[in-house]
Order: sequence, then structure tokens, then C-alpha cells
Amino acid sequence: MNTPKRYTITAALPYTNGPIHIGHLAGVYVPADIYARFKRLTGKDVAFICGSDEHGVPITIKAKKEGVTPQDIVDKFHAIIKTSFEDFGITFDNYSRTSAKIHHDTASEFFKTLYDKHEFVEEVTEQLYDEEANQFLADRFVTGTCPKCGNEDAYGDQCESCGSSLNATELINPKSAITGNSPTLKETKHWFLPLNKHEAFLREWILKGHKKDWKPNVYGQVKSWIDDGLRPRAVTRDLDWGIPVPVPGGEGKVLYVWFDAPIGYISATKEWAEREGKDWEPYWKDDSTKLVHFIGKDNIVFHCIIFPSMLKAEGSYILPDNVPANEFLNLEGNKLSTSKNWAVWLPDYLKDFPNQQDVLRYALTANAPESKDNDFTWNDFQARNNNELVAIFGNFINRVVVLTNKYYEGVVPKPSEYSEVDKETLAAVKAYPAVIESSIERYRFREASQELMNLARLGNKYLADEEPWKLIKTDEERTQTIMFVALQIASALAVLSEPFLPFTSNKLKKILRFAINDSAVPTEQSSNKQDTILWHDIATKAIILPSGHTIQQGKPELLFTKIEDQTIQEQLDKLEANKRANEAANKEVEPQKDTITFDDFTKLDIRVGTILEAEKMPKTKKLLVLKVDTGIDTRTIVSGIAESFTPEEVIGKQVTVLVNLAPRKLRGVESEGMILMTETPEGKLVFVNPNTSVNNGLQVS
Ligand code: B3M
Ligand code: ZN
Repeated sequence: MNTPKRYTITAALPYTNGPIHIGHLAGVYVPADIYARFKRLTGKDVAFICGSDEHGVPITIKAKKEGVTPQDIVDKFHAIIKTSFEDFGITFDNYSRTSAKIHHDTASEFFKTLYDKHEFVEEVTEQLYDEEANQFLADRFVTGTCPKCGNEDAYGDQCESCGSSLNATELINPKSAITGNSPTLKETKHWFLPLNKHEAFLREWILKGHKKDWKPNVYGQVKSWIDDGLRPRAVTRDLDWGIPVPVPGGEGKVLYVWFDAPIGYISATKEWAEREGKDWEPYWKDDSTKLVHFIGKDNIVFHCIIFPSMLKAEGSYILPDNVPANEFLNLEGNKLSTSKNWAVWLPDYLKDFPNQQDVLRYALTANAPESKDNDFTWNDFQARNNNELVAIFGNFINRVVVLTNKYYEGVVPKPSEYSEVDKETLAAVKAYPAVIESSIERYRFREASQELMNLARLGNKYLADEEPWKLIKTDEERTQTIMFVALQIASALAVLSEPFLPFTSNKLKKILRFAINDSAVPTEQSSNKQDTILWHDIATKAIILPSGHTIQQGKPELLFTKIEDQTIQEQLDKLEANKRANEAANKEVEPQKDTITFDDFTKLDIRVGTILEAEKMPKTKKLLVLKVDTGIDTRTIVSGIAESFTPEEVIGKQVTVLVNLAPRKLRGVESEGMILMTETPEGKLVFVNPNTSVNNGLQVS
């Protein structure tokens, strides 16, 4: 594409059935924001669009589970998600929602246009039906085995494991997510988008080399679907939550969520344009607009096959130039999971790490799952912060600001003759805009973030090599030049860091007293107008901060602070506790054991006893060796409670003991009896014992 006149950048619309977590940020929203910020910094006309995806079965399932309406669910989570994006500096030009009227109207009109152009196939087919729930089973209302990859938890419309888009009737061994029953088949009419009819167009558009700049993980998936043969996909559903089908015979039916949601990008652009007094159409219909969809890999088929086919069939829209889908982020070696509460939720992160959004943005970018699934670990998070943001970026800026204040009361000194090193350093700085730009233009944000850190490394090395703190004693003139050069590097960091570290960039611009040209109240107009410093200025302007300019005086705030091991351990403990609580909350209650007779029960001799002594069983994690006064005698009992109690904690405790259990040797120690325990939701063992002190030996019956 020739140089685009404008950019329409979309980010996948998050389902409003829960908060968002670090996987969403890493997979979609931080890369999209980096790209949008970068394009704005290079003076481009950008529409950065997103919004809540408020239809679809997951929302109705959650509403049913909580006994509220779907609208209650989407209202709650739309607000939470929108706030999270604002908190993390994701700079959408519009964050809309698909329950908005403008979207219902836009999606209905889009459907009607395709309907009137006979782009749909109307067909009565047999669909899965739950007789007990008296409901058709579509999408997440049904699970089964994926016919493509064998994943047993595939949904009626999609397999998250291999990404395939499915018809529910293709599932092997389907089960209703409402009742667990095996569904029957029942006839119903739907409107199908005949993807097979668009195969030639898709082959031409994508496979004929036209999209070789698509990421291999995206191009590969799309090619395999097309090669497997495309089939008609139903774009309506027998559901009551969604956008009503706007044609005769559509009563009681709604648009399939994946038909309406991508149109949400268009309606959100319309809403934005209306608000800004702009024309929305060039952003979606002008060939000189570059359309880029940021998504996760499970959305590739919808953004590369289905939505482009819809746009092509409608006929007046442009097609996406690129769909740089990321793979998945795992957490501490396990798949991020909302249902298992195995996640770092953005609101929780901000509670534990207030004002440290950039640390997370950076750690997620530096480790992003750009070409394969990747793992977020709290240790890596700590290392990125301590070893890079604090030790390199923050340390360099702090030294420059402290020394400029110490030697020159914050005034940028006048340089004299540049040395060869100065010239090489300044030349290297001027090369960075193009170096980082090259990575960003290829959607390699990990690489781009490391190039930014290399610029900070350059600054750190320059100061360490030139040692102005020594030269100040002997060569005042040389020191001024060194500090002048260092301040130019700091200025470059202030501008080039903005897409990656927006909060830090803003702080740094205040420290250097660039007049802030966005939300922060600008300081008094500085003498050299840095309030509109753009990306390429770093390469073209002779200098950024001229001598005589005054930076912030006094002790500067630290841009980053060291994260201690204890803080990381607390996060790891929290994860484990959440996981156990979630497992307990969702634990199936053990079915009752076989019935026994009263005689069987009377054979059990259960007494109250007191633990007199306790010690850890050598070379084991779980066992304590106890001396227990049973009232009958004092005996040894080995108990698997060492992970829940220390020996000191149990001495003196009254416990309930099964005393006539046949003795058995455990690790060479003869154990005569069993202490009765149960388990808390967090997985901690607790004693089942009398809640008042009684004599040892008393029988429990
Ligand atoms: N709501 C996100 C997901 O599949 C989905 C994206 C829609 S983008 C139009 O998790
Ligand atoms: Zn599959």
C-alpha cells in the first residue's frame, strides 16, 4: 500500500462476562496501543477503535448462573473493563459497546444489505436441541469433541485448541452445557454465509502472495482453513439475547455474535466520528486507509476469513491490511483461566502495584507471545523491572537529572567541541527512531521494546565511560559537553518511550520540562517548544534540549523502584490460594459411600485424645510422628499433616482418634490409629475435634 492517508486500528472487543487479565493486555491491547501511539507520534490520522462485546452465550450463561439479566452482567463488566483500559493507558479514540443502539442499527443494516443482495443461503436444518431445557444449543451452550483436533472441550461454534470454526452438529459426543444431557436434533431455519462461495476471493486476496507480510502463525492458520475447504456458516441463532434478525422469519432469532461483533468496529467508528464531527466513511471505505486488526490467535478465522467475506459481500468496504494476531500468554506454566481463577486481573494488579502500569506493560511486551505461546512469571516481571527499568533506564535518567542540578542548578549547559565519542553517540541516538520504527512496522513489539532499552543502555554506557563526576574537578568545559549530550539522550528517551512506557514518558517530559502536550497541565511554555516533539524529530532536529533550558530542579522522583523478593512471593502465594479456593468452591462433593449397617459402625472405636509430642518424619514433606494420649494408653500415630501444621502448633491439641485401626508401618514407624481431619477451601487440613475440653478416652459416637 502507498503511504496510507489514515489508519483504522481495531482491538478485539472483549467479552463483558468478566474483568480482563494480563493475557488480554499481552495478546491484544498493549501491542495495539503501542502501534496507535506510534502512528500518532509520527503525525498520522488514527482511529483506534474498540468496545465491549456484549452479546453471545457466555454472557447469558453467567447471567443465568448469577440469577440476573444479561444486561446487568454487561453493564457491570463494561464499566470495569473500560476503567481497566483507561487505567493502563490504552488510548482508544472510542471504546463503545455492542448493546448500544448505534451498533444494533449498523449491524441490522449490514445484515439487511447482504440479505437484499441474496448473499445468504436461507435453510432449514437440524440443529442440536436440549429437550429438558427446551432450547436450541449453539456456541457455548454445547461442548463436545472437536472433529479437527480431538479437543474434548470444543464449543458449538469454535475449538479454542486448534482455532477451528465449527457448526455445533459437527461436534463428536456433544453435551448440553445447560443440563449435561445429550442433545437431540430439531429443525430450525437459519441464514448461512456461504464461505465456500468466497474461497476464490480469499485465495486471491490472501494466498496469492498478497499477504506474505502477515505473521507466519496467522498466514499458516488461514491457509490451512482455506485448503481444508470452507463451508457455509450460520450467522443467526435461536437465542433471545442479541440483535434481532431484521428480516421476515427472523422472529425469535438473533444475529450470531461473531457476525455482529466485528461490525462493532464500524459502529464504534461511526459513534466516534459523530462525536468528533468527522466523516466515518473514509476510515472504512477509502482505499488509502490502512486497516489493522489486533487480536488473539483464537479470533483469526473470524478476522481473516468470515469478516473479510462479509465486507467483500457488502461491497463498499476496504479489507484489513494486516491482522497481527498474538499467540497465548500462560501464567507460571499454566494456561490463563478465568473459570479456574488462574489469572492476574488488572484491578488486582493495580491494587498491589499502584502507579506501576508501565512495569507490567514493559514486562508483557518484552515477553509477548508474538510467535508462540509464552509464559508470564512473577520472577521475570521482577527481573525486567529491577535489571532493566530500574538499573538501566531509571538509573541513567536519575544520574543525568541529579548531576545537571548539582553542577548547573538544572540549567542545560553549553557544549564546547564534540569529541569523536560525542559525535558517534549523538549519531547513534538519531538512528534509533528508524530502528524502533522498523520493528513496530513489522509488529515486532518485543524487539522494538528491546531497542528502546538499548538506547537507555547507550546513555548509561556514555556516562559510565565519560565519568563527568570525575572530570568536573579538572575539566569544567568537557563536563558541560558530556552533560549536554546526556540530556539529549534523555530527551530522546522521553519521546521514543511514549508508545511503550506512556506514564514514564509523561513523567520524564515533566522532569525535563517539555511542555506536556496531552492531559497533564503544560508547564509554562519552554523556550524551545518541545510540546510538539514528534518521533522523527529525534532523528532530524540538531538538538532537543538547548543550552539555557531549565529542567526540573531539586531531587527528581524515581521513575522506577526495585521490587523485592517478598513482594513476588506474595503474588505467587496469592495465585496458589486463589487456585485452591477456586478448586474447593468448584469441588464436586464426593458421592456417598456404600451403606453400612449399624453393626459395622459399632466396630469403629473413636476416642478423644491429646497430642503430647510431635516431630517431623525425616526425609518427608507431609508426615508428623505424634505421641497421643488416647485415655487408654499413649501411642505413636503417624499423620500426614506436616504441610498444614508445625510440630509446635499441634502439641497439646485435643483430637479425635480412630483407635482400633490395625497398626501399620509408615517409613519404618509403627502407626497405631488415625487422627480425623478435614480440609478448608484453601486446602489446609484442620482437626475434627471437640469444641470444648473433655477427658481423653471419651468415646465419640
Ligand atoms: N469477543 C473476544 C474473544 O473471543 C471476542 C472478540 C470479538 S472482536 C470482534 O475472547
Ligand atoms: Zn480443535
